[in-house]
Amino acid sequence: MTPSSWQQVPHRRYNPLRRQWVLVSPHRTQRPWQGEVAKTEPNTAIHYDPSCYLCPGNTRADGHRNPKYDGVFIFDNDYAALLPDMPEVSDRNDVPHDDLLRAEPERGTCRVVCFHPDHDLTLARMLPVDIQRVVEAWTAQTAELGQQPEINYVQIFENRGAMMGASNPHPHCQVWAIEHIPDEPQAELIAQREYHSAHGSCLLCDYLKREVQLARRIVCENDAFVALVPFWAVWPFEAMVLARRHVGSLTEMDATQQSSFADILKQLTTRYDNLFETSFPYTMGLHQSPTDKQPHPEWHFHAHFYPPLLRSATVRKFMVGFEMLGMPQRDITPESAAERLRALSAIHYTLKS
Ligand code: H2U
Ligand code: ZN
Repeated sequence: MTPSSWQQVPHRRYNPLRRQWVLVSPHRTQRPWQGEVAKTEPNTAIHYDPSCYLCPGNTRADGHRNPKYDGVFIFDNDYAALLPDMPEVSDRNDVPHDDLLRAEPERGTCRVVCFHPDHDLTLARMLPVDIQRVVEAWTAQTAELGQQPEINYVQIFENRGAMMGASNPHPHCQVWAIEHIPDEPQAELIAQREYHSAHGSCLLCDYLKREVQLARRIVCENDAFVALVPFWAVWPFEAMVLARRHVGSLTEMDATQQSSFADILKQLTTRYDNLFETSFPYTMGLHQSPTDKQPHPEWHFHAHFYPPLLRSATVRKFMVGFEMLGMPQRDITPESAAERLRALSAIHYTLKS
C-alpha cells in the first residue's frame, strides 16, 4: 500500500493567531458534497417589508421611527448590551473581586448599521459602490467610537441568516464599542505582539507571504486584499480576508484600499452564495487594532468569516461533543474547501440568467 500524505491522515494543526489547535480528520470524508442537491431558494424578493424594524420609514420595536434613508443608516441599538454611562448601583462595595469570584463594570456603546434601504439585498448582491458606503460607515464608526477615552476596542460584526441567529434578513451589522478588549482580539493581540518581538516582523504579513507562495488555500484576491481558508480553519468553509499591506485599521486606509476591501467582500460572499445556491449564512467580523491609545505596530487588519454550513444549504456543522469538551475538529480539509470556493463563479448565481 502506498503511504498517504500527512494531509490525508488524522492530524492536528496549530493556529498561531489564536494559539489553539484544531483536529483534522480527512479520512472521514468521502467527498461530502457528492450527490448533494443544491437548493435554490424561491424568488420571493421583498424590497420593502412593512413589518421590518430596519426598513426605511418603519417604527422600531421600542417606538423610534426610522428615517426614509437612502444609503447607510446607523442608530443606537434599542436593546444595547452595553451602556456608555454606568448606572448607579446601591451595593458597589459588595462587587466580588477576588481569585474565585470576580466581577467588573463594563461600559460601551452598541449600534446597528443598516447597509441599504432594500430589505432583500445582501453584501453579495449589493453594488460595489454601495458596499463602499458601508466600509466608509465602518471607518467613521471606528474613528468616532475608538477615540472615546473609555473605548479600547470597536468590534464590527455581521450575523447573516437565521441559522446564525440574525434577527432580521434586512442587510445590517452591529458595532459594539467596549471598554475592555474582548477575549478573541485580546488573544490575537498577545500572539501578534509576541511574534513581532520574537521575529521582528508581523505574524500575518509573514503568514500571508507563505499562503501566496503556496497558492493552495487562496479563494480570491485583488490589489489590496486576499481571501483564503486559513491553514487552521475550524469551520468547513471558514475564511479570512487579509490586507496585503501592513495596516491596523480601516482608519489607516485610503479610498482605493477601502474600495478594494468592498470588492473582496463582494467576491467572497458571492462565492459563498454560489456554493450551495443559497443565501449563505455566516458570522463575520473585522479585527482591527485596539483603540486603547497605544501604538500597535504588531496588529494586522483582517476579517474572519465563520459560516456554519457543511454539505448543503441545510446541513450544518455543530460544535458539540468532543468539540465542546476537547477541541475543535473538522473533516474536509481547508485545502479542499478553498479549492471548491475558488472554482466557483465570481458572478452571483441569481444574476447569471
Ligand atoms: P442581529 O440581527 O445581529 O441580532 O442584530 C439586530 C439588532 O437590532 C439586535 O441587537 C437590535 C437588536 O437588539 N434591534 C433594535 O435596536 N431595535 C429594534 O427595534 C429591534 C432590534
Ligand atoms: Zn427591512
